Amino acid sequence: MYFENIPTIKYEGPESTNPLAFKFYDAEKIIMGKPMKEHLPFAMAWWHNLCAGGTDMFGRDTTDKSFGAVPGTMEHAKAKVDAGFEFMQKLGIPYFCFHDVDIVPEAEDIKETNRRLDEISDYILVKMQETGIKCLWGTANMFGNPRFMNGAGSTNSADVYCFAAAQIKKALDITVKLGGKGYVFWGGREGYETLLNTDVKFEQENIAKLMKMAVTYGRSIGFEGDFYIEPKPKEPMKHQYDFDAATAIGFLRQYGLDKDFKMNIEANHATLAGHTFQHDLRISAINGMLGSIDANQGDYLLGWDTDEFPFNVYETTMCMYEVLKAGGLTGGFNFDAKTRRPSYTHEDMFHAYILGMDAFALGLIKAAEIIEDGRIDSFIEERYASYKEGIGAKIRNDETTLEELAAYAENMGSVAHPGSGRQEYLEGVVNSILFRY
Ligand code: XLS
Ligand code: CA
Ligand code: CA
Repeated sequence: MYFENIPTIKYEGPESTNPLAFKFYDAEKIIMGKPMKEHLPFAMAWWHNLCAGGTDMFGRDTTDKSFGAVPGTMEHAKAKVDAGFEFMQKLGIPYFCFHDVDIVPEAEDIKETNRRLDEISDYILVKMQETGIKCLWGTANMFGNPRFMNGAGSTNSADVYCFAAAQIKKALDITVKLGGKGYVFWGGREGYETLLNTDVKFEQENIAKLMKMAVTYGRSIGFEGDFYIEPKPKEPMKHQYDFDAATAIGFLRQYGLDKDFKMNIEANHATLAGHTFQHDLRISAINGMLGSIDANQGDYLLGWDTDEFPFNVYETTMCMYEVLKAGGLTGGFNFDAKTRRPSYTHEDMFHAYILGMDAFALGLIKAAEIIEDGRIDSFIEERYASYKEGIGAKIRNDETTLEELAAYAENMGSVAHPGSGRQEYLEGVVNSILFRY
């Protein structure tokens, strides 16, 4: 036991003052015909929860994540597995996500790293069978090792490119072995620092080639899940090619990868791109590419990726509104989030997940209420009513021409008023549902 003083976390309701209880996440509660746990397949991010100790640009770790073993050893890797499964079980989290180098220490020789990955995945598999906990997605860390300083798929070096291929191949093997539902590409170093040394077209073509080879290999070993691109505009690179959902979807279509890939949308990445979280979810959903979510939040006063636990209920509500409208996710909600550096105790890890799970549960409850209330939907319906009949219906049905529309406008006499957007009224509707008492 690594978290002896922490009980199994139970639902106690909004009136509860017990810090180690859910106030809103009630796994079996039915919302729009489905239990909460099915709407919200939560996942633990191995890297933040079991590896990150709070190091930042100005200071070293504040949290002890050794779990009683010496960091950098396989004993430590196994202790993290034990701690991780105890953690997930106590919170009722059904999935985890991992990078290759989160689950084993990387060796000098990739053959040795791969051997360690085989060993640890055997160990993880046993735990999965014992607990019923599953793998949401896996990925290869192609940004930490100095060899990837100029990118992985976008690197200028063919040798480094091969290393990236080797890591993807092994990460896919392990993801398939663990029954992962998805495989993520996050292109942290796939971008540039200056165009003075960069052939953008060449680099983007090479990324697409690597993704195509990954799809071919993945399908050949029985991977039936979705590949995901996780868009992010910047950090660590000045400019990253997967800037936002719209950019990534265009890239996938250009290179014929759109049938195998969907989006993994992270809240903090959408806001770094100058969008709302809801915006990138909507763009993905209307293109049939909303796959999975990295559930966190950023800080609007900071220009970087803070990976905070979700707290903002407006954002979780509008996220769940998009997810419900899209008919749910094929992926899940991965808490790609870390406790703040001064929240350094193991108990804080539990408070963080309770906060995040409750924020999404509340978002789900409120989004369902907004949809059931119907005022927002009927306003939108009404707003576009002029396309239901007459000239509007002809436009929608591709039954008209520019000449006919021009003649129609000329005969109108005066320009019709499009009607009020009623933003403030609609925001009031949302508040009246969110803060109903
Ligand atoms: C970093 C990313 C990363 C991906 C997986 O900003 O969020 O953690 O989710 O490589
Ligand atoms: Ca992030
Ligand atoms: Ca992420």
